[in-house]
Amino acid sequence: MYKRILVANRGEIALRVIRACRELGIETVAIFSEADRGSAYLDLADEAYCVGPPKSAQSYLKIDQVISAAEVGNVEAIHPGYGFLAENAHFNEVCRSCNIDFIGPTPDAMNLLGDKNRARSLAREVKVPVVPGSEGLVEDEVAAIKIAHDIGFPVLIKATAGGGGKGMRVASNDLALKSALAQARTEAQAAFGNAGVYVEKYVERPRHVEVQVIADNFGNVVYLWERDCSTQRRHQKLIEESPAPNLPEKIRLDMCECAVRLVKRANYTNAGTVEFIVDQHNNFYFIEVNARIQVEHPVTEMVTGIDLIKSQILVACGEPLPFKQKHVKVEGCAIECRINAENPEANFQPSPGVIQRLITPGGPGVRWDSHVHQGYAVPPYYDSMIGKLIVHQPTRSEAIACMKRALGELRIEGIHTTVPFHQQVLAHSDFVEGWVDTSFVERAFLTAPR
Ligand code: MV4
Repeated sequence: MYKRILVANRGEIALRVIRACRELGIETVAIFSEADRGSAYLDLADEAYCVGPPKSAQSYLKIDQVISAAEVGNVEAIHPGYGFLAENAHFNEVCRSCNIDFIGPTPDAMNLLGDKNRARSLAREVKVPVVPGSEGLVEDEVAAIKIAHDIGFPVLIKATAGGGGKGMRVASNDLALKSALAQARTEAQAAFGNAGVYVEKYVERPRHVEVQVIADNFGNVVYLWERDCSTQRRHQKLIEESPAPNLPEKIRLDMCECAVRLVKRANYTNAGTVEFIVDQHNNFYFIEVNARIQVEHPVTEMVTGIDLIKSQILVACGEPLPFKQKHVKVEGCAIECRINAENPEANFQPSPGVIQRLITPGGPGVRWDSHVHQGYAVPPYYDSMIGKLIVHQPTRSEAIACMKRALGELRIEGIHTTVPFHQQVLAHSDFVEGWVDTSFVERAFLTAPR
């Protein structure tokens, strides 16, 4: 087992990794930007180094600075958390060339799955359903129009280097397709340095269901079932839960087996998520792989009892997975509400500032994953998430009741938060009945369109 690792992140996920390490007896080295200097959670690490000014491009994203901290801190491995450098294959390679383990997949697996078109081809090879569309990249208008006529409008143009909703464009006729194609290519080139795009049939009002997997270096790949993340707004997830409500066991199992086939085919190791969209008839289609630990990993931890961060560290240092597929059982239901420093009344505008008063919930089945405290100043430079409230109960209706109770106990004063939004969602009949798709938030809350 490692003696000492660097946590290349900030906020709640840095704290989550530090906590796992402490329990495993691993020393931790934290990093911080000037805006995070003095943050209380840094005291829980054994050492902490400043990596630069507040802006992430000048601190948490600076590979040389992060590597310097790792070298000075004398660590054996780096945990990247999510965001920042977590899916940067170059950083991953640099770590390894400096003889530091990257706690995540190999650069090859990361590069392969980071290319959405290649991931889609791989999925086809192992009979994982993909949305009808182009066989590979689409080179010109003529090819795009031919595919659109074969599969029918509306179609979605996706950047092969995109993901998470970046670099997508819908088109409903030939004329719109021509301009969407040109725009998508230009945008993809500017944003990712890769103009490659492919075309898919546009699935209207899909549910977003993703499968958690973990793989070791001995060929063991285990699925930890699925999460439904359909309660989202502009590709920002707000509520996640496991298991997915109103999804037949047979489909859930089929999806999980698909996820494992794809992960095996890509020689993927460590924790990862295989993302699917599910249509009105419960047909599911592979969309992309997230080659990192995700924000919403706690709901899976709660229903399976498996610590994903500890498992990541274990497999990264060459241990076999300590459990087999047959040992993984989903018990009850877990729900997570993301608590963001945002004003849901003002188009979810960021609301940084000092938390004047903070009372956090507790009691049976309640988990609060957060680095914030009373008097903490939420900096304006980063993601606005300040905490995750997770509940775990025997049934979904009990989980909803527990979440309502816990949100009622949570008091955050001094800044706006997404708490009132969550209270409205939990009182909405569509959510209560488990009939949520990716258009739910916009339909039910009439938030301003783009
Ligand atoms: C789609 C789709 C409809 N049809 N692909 C958005 C994020 C990226 N991971 C894939 N996304 C979508 N791909 C086809 N062919 C709708 C979405 C989508 C979506 C997917 C998951 C979660 C939220 C979403 C919100 C809007 C659109």
